[in-house]
Amino acid sequence: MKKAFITGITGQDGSYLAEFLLDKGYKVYGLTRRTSTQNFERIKHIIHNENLELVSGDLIDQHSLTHALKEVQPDEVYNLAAQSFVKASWEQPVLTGEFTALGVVRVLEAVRLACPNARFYQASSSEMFGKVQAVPQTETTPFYPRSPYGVAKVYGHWITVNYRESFDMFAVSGILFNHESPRRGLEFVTRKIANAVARIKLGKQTHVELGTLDAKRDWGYAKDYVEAMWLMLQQDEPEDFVISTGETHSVQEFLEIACRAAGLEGDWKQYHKHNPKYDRPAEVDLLIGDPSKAKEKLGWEPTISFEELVEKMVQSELELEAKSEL
Ligand code: NAP
Ligand code: G4F
Repeated sequence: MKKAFITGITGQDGSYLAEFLLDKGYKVYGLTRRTSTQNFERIKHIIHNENLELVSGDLIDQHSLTHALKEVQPDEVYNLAAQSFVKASWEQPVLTGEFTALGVVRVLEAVRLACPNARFYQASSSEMFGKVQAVPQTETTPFYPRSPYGVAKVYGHWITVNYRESFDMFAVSGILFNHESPRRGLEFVTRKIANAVARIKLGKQTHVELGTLDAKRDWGYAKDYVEAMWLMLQQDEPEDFVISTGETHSVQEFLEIACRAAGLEGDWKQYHKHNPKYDRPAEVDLLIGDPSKAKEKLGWEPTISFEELVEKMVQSELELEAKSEL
């Protein structure tokens, strides 16, 4: 039985990846940090699976990582844990650097010392392209990060490349563009909009307050993207890949389609207000990835369209909000 170790298992991607690997017959170990109340909402449906085991540790604590990997001796390590919210990275730049940048080298060191033959996946991000130097972005497009988060991810990316080249480790970076789902954190714009339009439809609120509507993102479905992570670790050679849909859409388009999907009447503008609180000190205006390499070498392709993604998220929020008294 193959063993996989996932940091960030309680997050959006970690929960989908754990499900995916359990279905493939893996024994899955998930790193979780100690909290005063349990934070297992996204994995509650698999928590009693006999092939899932939670291990205590934190990206800031080198010993906990090395100890966990020494015990588990995994075949594959997926480093998904991070301070992943871009806006928060200006408020907590040092912590973001600790988790999202130095956390990567701590996990790599733990792999190098405890299980050097394990295959390692790093969750790199399209935020590294920031002020884009080419359109669309590929594996060779230079980085120009625009936030402390983006800067931290660039460190995580290059330290992964460096460990591959220095220590002959099977270490790869997936440069993933935005991917969403009903399990997305409520602070991210897609889930925030999906939740708001559902609440407006049910008479619980009147409008949604947002920052810029002009930013464009290449939005895919998280469940598709975790398969790409796994495929990268099944290749003969360690290589980095862009994972994206190849389409870009604005926040405004997301909002317009979401209003329609929720069955809101009239113009979407009546349900929206700009609030400068949600604007960022520096914005990433346009992201669009070229997934050709992933298609050619991994045989990977997205399975659902942008409209279907928006509809799926809105439908899920309508169901959740109908059950909630808040
Ligand atoms: P997420 O939902 O925010 O999940 C982040 C996970 O990291 C959570 O399980 C969190 O644990 C854990 N974590 C945070 N700090 C930690 C620490 N110090 N020690 C141990 N665990 C820690 O993020 P996601 O959307 O699933 O994204 C997964 C990864 O892909 C992240 O690295 C993100 O930066 C990257 N990424 C995401 C996207 C995207 O569009 N979703 C695109 C490109 C790259 P708690 O539950 O305890 O907070
Ligand atoms: O949903 P967002 O917060 O995602 P962002 O900043 O693109 O980052 C996500 O994708 C990255 C991959 O490119 C990941 F690496 C990262 O971990 C994360 O998953 O914001 C999307 C866009 C931004 O341009 C933002 O300024 O939406 C704009 N926006 C407008 N109003 C808003 C809001 N974003 C949020 N979160 N909240 C708003 O009210």
